[in-house]
Amino acid sequence: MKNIIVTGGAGFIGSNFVHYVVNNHPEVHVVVLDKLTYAGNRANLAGLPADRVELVVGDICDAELVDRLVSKADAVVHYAAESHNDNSLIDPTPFIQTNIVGTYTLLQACRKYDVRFHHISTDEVYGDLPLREDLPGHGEGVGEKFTPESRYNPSSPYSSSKASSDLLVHAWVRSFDLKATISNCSNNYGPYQHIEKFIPRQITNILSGIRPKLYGSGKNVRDWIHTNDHSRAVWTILTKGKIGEVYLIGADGEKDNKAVLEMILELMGQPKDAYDQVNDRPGHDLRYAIDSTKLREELGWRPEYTDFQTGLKHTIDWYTEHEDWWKSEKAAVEAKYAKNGQ
Ligand code: NAD
Ligand code: TDX
Repeated sequence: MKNIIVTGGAGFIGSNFVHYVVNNHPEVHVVVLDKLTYAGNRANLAGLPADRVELVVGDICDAELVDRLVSKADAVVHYAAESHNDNSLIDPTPFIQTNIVGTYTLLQACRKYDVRFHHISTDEVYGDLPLREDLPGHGEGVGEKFTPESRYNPSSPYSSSKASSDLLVHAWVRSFDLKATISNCSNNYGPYQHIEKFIPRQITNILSGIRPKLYGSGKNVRDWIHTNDHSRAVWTILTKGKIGEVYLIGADGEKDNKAVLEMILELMGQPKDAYDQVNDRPGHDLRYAIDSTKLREELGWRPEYTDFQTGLKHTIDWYTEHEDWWKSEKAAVEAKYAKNGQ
């Protein structure tokens, strides 16, 4: 696996994966295919050696470009997507185009050249789980977490477009023998995450003198994983995973939003209640939780960033030290939220 294409490699998780590959697998050359939408940023790849990483600015829906690049590759790791639930509620159009048509375009090229394909997906395809306090025995039994057998039940235009793309991959494996795997990961945190997302939005709010914004009561639970653990899991699946299989990636990091926000406030020296409760997200998923037993037992992966508070502190430090990376976008992001009372 010497030549890989990383789609969406200038975004949050994709760029962290590119850094991971460059730092850990010196034999690999990476072509990043990225449209540089509002979420893509050249700066995320700054400092990486030019002989190891090439950025091609282009659209995964551009069949000619995709064909040309895939014809020279050993594998495609597919991160590119429209990724924000709130945006998908305002305008689903680019979600349908990039997440479904874009994935289809890549699948066709990989099929033509018999190229290994790894599809990056989300736990949100499974919908949501009841809060633990609402489960019999407080959620210590069967069905408390998502498994690869969980039913697809997406809630938002974003998650339903990701679910659609997963189904396309399954069909291409079954009907065309495509050498593909899928991973569904929980919520990532770490450096280079766009400031529209929960954790960086609150950190940069505090750094900008704006009160953090919590949707509704903040009881919704997300299962946090450090993006470096996600990268190592993807590499493990790409190199050791069984073709046609689905692997769930998670680090047992369940926390409700209010608890995460209070931790951010405390780490940044603010009173625990110095935030505003704002309009809730329509259709807001209650709880995500991943059972990653298959990945751990079959492929031997384990998360390394198991101390969430330390990972969060490093993330706060990164945003504090990289104000130039986010400052120019802050006002526009907040103005967009303000229109929805968020
Ligand atoms: P992001 O929005 O930060 O980055 C997406 C990248 O894709 C950007 O660089 C953007 O320019 C690029 N892109 C968008 N449309 C494109 C197109 N048509 N052609 C080429 N490039 C295009 O997203 P992220 O949070 O890094 O998520 C990356 C992937 O991981 C997505 O597939 C997402 O569904 C999945 N995922 C994300 C999380 C999470 O917590 N962020 C969790 C699980 C899975
Ligand atoms: O200002 C906010 N206040 C708030 O309370 C924002 C932006 C979010 N929230 C809540 C909504 C969610 O319950 O925080 C939680 C996390 O929100 P997001 O960062 O928007 O993430 P989420 O909707 O959970 O989706 C993320 O994880 C799964 C990624 O954005 C997806 O791409 C991934 O598939």
